[in-house]
Amino acid sequence: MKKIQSTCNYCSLDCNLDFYVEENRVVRAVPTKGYPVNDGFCCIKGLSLDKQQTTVKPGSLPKIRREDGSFQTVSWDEGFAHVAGKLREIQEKYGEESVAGISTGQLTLEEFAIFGHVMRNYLKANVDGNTRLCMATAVVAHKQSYGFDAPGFTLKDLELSDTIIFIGANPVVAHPILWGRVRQNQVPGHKVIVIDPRRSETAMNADYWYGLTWRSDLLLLYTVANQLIEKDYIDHGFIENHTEKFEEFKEFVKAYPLERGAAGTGLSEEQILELVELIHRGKRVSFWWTMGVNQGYEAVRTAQAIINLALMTGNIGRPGTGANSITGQCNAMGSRAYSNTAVFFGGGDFTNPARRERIAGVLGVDDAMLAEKPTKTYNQIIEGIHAGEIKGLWILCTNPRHSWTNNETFASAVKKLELFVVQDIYDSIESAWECTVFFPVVPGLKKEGTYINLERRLSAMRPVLDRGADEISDYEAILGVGKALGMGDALKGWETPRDCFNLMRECSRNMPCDITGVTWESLTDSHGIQWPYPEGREEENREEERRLYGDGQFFTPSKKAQFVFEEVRANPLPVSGEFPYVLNTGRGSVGQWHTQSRTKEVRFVEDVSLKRAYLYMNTELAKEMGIREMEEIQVVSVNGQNARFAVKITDNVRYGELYAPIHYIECNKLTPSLYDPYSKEPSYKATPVRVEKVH
Ligand SMILES: Nc1nc2c(c(=O)[nH]1)N[C@H]1C(S)=C(S)[C@@H](COP(=O)(O)OP(=O)(O)OC[C@H]3O[C@@H](n4cnc5c(=O)[nH]c(N)nc54)[C@H](O)[C@@H]3O)O[C@H]1N2
Ligand SMILES: Nc1nc2c(c(=O)[nH]1)N[C@H]1C(S)=C(S)[C@@H](COP(=O)(O)OP(=O)(O)OC[C@H]3O[C@@H](n4cnc5c(=O)[nH]c(N)nc54)[C@H](O)[C@@H]3O)O[C@H]1N2
Ligand code: SF4
Ligand SMILES: [Mo]
Repeated sequence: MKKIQSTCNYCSLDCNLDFYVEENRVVRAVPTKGYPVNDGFCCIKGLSLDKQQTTVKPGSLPKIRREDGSFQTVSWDEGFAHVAGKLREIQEKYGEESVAGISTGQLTLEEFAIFGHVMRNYLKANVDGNTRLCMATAVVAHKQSYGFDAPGFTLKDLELSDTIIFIGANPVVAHPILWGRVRQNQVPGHKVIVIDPRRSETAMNADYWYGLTWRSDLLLLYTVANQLIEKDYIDHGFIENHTEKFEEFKEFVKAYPLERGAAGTGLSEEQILELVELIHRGKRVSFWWTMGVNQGYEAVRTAQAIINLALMTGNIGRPGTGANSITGQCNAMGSRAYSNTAVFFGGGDFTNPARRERIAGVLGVDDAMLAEKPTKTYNQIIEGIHAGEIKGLWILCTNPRHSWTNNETFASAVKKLELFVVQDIYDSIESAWECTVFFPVVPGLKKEGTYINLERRLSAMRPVLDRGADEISDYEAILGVGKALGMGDALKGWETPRDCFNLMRECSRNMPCDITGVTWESLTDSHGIQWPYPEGREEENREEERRLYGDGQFFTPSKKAQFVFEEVRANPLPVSGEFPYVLNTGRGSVGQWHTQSRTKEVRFVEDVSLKRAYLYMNTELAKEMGIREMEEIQVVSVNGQNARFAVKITDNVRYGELYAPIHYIECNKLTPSLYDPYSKEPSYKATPVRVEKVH
């Protein structure tokens, strides 16, 4: 029996597991003991990875749609030639930017990089990722406040903090291993605080729950900031030495007195003051946020309002502190730095001459071959297809027909495409319904590459199972198209994921995310390595859990963090007489993953969750409307669509609010085309709706 250590490629923890293999079958998957993230534990999704051994039927080949709508199976070489030919043809007819890609936060760092090289550099196409639906807000917030997209914390901080504040985050369901770290916190009298309109599973397990009115976080955070300043609960030394624009911020938050905060958040003045005291009394206060913050119409400013609180109280860079953005997908962090979409490989601007020269040198190509600007955003790509400007789309490892906001707009868009390539481990996903080409690729158990987790830890995915004939990986599929496009020498040095990793290491040199001290070999069977890890400085970075900003130095030109703030805006989509309720959306249970293509195979999930779409409704509201448990209702959305759901009655959502798990396609039929102006992340969590009985 062989034992192979690899990485779980669901959530951002990147737990490691030991896979025991006999005759090319996984017989046992055991969470790796001693691995700093999950040390012998993991959740049901990781334990069920062995179900994904045969997703692609052995010998699966690409499929191309014929005129009559049926599919023809072709060889891989024919598949590559077809896609390359079509991409070229469309670009010649409609211009370079008439082809686009939508990528993901769930592939390997090397797969992002080569997709970015082929699509963004060579073809000059736009490629955005599903990370736009997830982390874009935190990315923009970090860049503006810290000067680089660098979350500074380490998971150990959850064990060292005396005041742990979760804002719009539900780790009990979404990040169970992270929640496990909270449970290991031994600091006497430590407090767990949850800010969430819903009494989430995490709120139920917390010491304090602040059930504010949906979308009122920014108002609450400015009110809290004003109180902290008025009471002089701030760290003058830190503010003076390590931040900029505090005086302006101080003036600005004077417009947020206690009464205004209480009126707009639905919390009492006492509750707000209690929260202020909790922050003040904490010696090591840590703030943690996720999608309840990132997915809103003023999300970036909300994330920065959290950062501002940490800065002004000096709760950053020290053990157990920080304004900490929790990442979602297993390699969102790899995508953020190496997909060549928002920034160059390893970070930096597409227009910075020094960066251009450096990247061109490492890749051995002409400067003119590199992408010239950040990509168009996800919504612009979908809008571009509708407008007839984009005619070719290649998506991989994401299922937007289900997950994109207002998802009928995706369905109608793709009908207009001349080329629609879907690359996935299942051909049954909703996004493949309309594809013109399907590329079947192998799942994580059969490939190799690098993942970066939420605390900047690189870890190795190593092949657990051998592949059959014709089974290829995402990396090889992208490389195949690149070769068929005639990239020639521009693909020199990109032959294998390992080669690509070496290129990316070089690209990262002297950047904040420098990984030049990490080698492919040193990641295999390792404890993972957090960036930065520059070559020659391995000794000083030896510690297994490291955080950033301990020296009070940030990545801005002045090395000081910035207070960034802006007036609270009126909700562009308020409830009304016609749409009196708010539909909140999010994760349903630990065993369910997004669009459920993978977790539907998990026995446990089948047993405990419903097969049909459902939502949670408050007991009072259900009573008032005469709705019984599991009755089917119709929900009509402000976006003009409607969908049916079974009702689960609960007191954990409040009167006037509904909560729908995202794991059913009906959920995003109802969400609006509304985005944060800076990050262009969809506002998924607060859609005005009305409820109708179905007779
Ligand atoms: N089991 C499981 N785990 C997952 C995933 C999965 O699909 N399944 N997905 C992974 C991914 S990619 C991500 S991004 C993470 C997401 O992780 P989380 O963000 O923790 O999960 P969500 O359920 O999307 O939303 C968190 C909370 O935001 C709250 N919220 C809604 N509106 C507001 C508001 O106005 N203010 C505040 N303060 N809170 C609000 C919701 O009520 C919800 O409890 O989970 C990751 N982990
Ligand atoms: N209403 C609402 N909508 C949301 C959210 C919300 O909170 N509310 N959250 C948003 C967030 S945070 C996210 S991250 C998105 C997620 O949305 P998606 O990315 O669309 O969801 P997934 O189901 O994770 O899709 C991943 C796809 O990759 C495939 N896959 C798995 N492994 C591989 C592989 O190795 N190679 C390839 N090529 N394919 C593979 C799977 O079969 C699946 O089809 O949803 C967003 N949508
Ligand atoms: S916590 Fe996340 S990384 Fe760990 S096993 Fe579960 S899904 Fe995988
Ligand atoms: Mo996500």
